[in-house]
Amino acid sequence: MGYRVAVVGATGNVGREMLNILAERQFPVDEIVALASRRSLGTEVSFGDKTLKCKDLDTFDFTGWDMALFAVGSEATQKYAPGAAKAGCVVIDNSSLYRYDSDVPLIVPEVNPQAVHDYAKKNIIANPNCSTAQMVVALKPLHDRATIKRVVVSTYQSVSGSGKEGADELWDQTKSIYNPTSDVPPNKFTKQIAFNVIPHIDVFMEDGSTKEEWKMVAETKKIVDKNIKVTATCVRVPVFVGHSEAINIEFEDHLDEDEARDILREAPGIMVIDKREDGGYVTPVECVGDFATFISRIRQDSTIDNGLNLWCVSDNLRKGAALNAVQIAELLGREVLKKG
Ligand code: 2RA
Repeated sequence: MGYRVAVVGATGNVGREMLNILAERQFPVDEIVALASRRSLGTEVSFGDKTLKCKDLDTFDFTGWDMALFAVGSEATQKYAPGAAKAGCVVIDNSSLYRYDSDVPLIVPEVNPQAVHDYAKKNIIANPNCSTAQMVVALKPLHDRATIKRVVVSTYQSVSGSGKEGADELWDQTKSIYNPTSDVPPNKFTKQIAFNVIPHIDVFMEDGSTKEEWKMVAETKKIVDKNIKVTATCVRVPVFVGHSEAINIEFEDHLDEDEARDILREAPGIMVIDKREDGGYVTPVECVGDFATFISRIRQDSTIDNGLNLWCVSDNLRKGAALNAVQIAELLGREVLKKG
């Protein structure tokens, strides 16, 4: 006996990946429904070797459904998630709406699986921001061994993090630069991303940081340890899929690079590719479609006591969003609902 599962926002990048991953991981589904806005009614989406026709989210009754994986913006989540939760369907939400709500667990299953038992307060579980998810998978095993004091992270985030529009913009800009006669006027865009990098993701905050950077700080504290100091610089780069991060860590206790590498090699969700030679590290194009969080360039930071540098790459649509949400669904089923 399996679960009755809804995927909300099934026509978006993340919603489609949720369906792909539910099928790839053979999640125990008795029934699955793809939900989307009225304008996408009837749109066909894949679920393994099956094709689902999207149904209307606006009129859907979640009563009797076990879980709803939400892959829509905060506004639509605000409109539909409370009703689904009230109908007894556990909401696993990929938007940022509930991440910082003390009554809603924010979960990366490799890091804080025990938090799944806190779901019942609102019948909602929050999925972290993509740039946070891959980082905390790497931080957690090292924190358990040597207690992290401070993290300095610079991200190199792909355009798919900002949705289909972001990918289209990179594609259109690249075309317009290579083929100036193309039908896309180069000045259509706010800031050029093709052959460029943009140190600005989400909105600016009062202190000069961006909300993306604030999210990495707040979410790392909620998921791993509130005592960890985090400072982030989040940058958009001309890559279609795959977020990369240069992470500098300061520990309370000494941890040498070899021991750190051994710990990461054994840690859940991590693939270490770390050879000090040409190609001995992972780049974004190599992570696409994979479940793993890849770690490379592990090396001591000798400028501080107990310092370590590492390079972290992962598919932002998978571990950064859809995979983590499906892993939460697996955790919820295994630890709480216990069907299937
Ligand atoms: C981004 N992390 O990359 C944000 C939202 N997915 O744009």
